[in-house]
Amino acid sequence: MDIGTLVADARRGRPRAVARLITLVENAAATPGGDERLREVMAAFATASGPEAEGGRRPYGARVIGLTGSPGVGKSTSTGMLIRAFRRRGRRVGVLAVDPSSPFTGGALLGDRVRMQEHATDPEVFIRSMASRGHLGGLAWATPQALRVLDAAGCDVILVETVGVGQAEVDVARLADTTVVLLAPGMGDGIQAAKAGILEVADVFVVNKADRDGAQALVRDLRSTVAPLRGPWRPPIVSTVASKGEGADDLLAALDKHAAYLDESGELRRRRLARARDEIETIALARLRARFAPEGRERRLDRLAERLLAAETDPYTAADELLADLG
Ligand SMILES: Nc1nc2c(ncn2[C@@H]2O[C@H](COP(=O)(O)OP(=O)(O)O)[C@@H](O)[C@H]2O)c(=O)[nH]1
Ligand SMILES: [Mg+2]
Repeated sequence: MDIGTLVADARRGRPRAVARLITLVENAAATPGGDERLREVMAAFATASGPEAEGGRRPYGARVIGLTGSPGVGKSTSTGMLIRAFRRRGRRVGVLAVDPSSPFTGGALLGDRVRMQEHATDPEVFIRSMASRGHLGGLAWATPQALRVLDAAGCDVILVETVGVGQAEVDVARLADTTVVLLAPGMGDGIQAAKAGILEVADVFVVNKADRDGAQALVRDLRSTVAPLRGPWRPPIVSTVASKGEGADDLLAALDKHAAYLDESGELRRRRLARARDEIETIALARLRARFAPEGRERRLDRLAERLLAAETDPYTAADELLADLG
């Protein structure tokens, strides 16, 4: 199928086209130098709206909500709960599960198939997982482009679930308009066990597994941690039992409140500008790196490295030579 048709179909919200375009993003991320077809897709999606007949709309119509927290805290279950809640409001929902460790599962649904199954046949729900393998900088490169595809497909809300390991747990905040940090009792030492930096990126806290012992103590701990924060926005703390759908309305209310705050304060624009900067810089750096890549025809960097090891040059001169090549 040609790119023009894929773009038009994705804009009409056709799941197959959306899936194929996200697969194109994943595959491009794993290819040195990317994929020129993707450039065409992004040009179509990132600028003015497409023809009305294609259902085209201006970009950035989707609200991006990141869910982060340690493995097992209930992110997938909460994602399912939020899908249901937003579907009740008639919203079109995209879900991107970002897994920094697993190999590509291009085209596959979430690993959490059972919990997401109920949405598998809903044409207004797009669920995809993505992994980080890639020459172009992995998820930092691929995720914003996958978000653009889901945005172009008319998603009103896009939920981004991290797998909750390592830096990705905190990095999701750079992609999202609103970041939800989940904690749960019985997972290590509560707040002390939370990863460095994770509390700081929270716009909304969720204490999930509120049906378990220690949930109230965790809320109290969290409250005393958050209380001294003197920002214009103090993150609310919502208790949920995601496995039973309890607390969905409270969470939705907290998310709405944050969305209103983002709009009124100008913070939405600030965050999206920062995201746009990241997006441009990441692509520029990836393109630069691709030209140095040893996969390149001349294997220039390999040869320079050999000369450096052989004490025939110094690293500055070698770097100059590499850059001169880019001319
Ligand atoms: N008791 C209890 N278990 C939950 C709750 N939410 C999720 N779970 C369970 O916790 C486990 C991990 O949930 P999951 O959503 O996969 O966590 P993730 O790794 O953060 O995505 C699963 O067995 C869920 O059924 C809850 O509110 N209460
Ligand atoms: Mg999960």
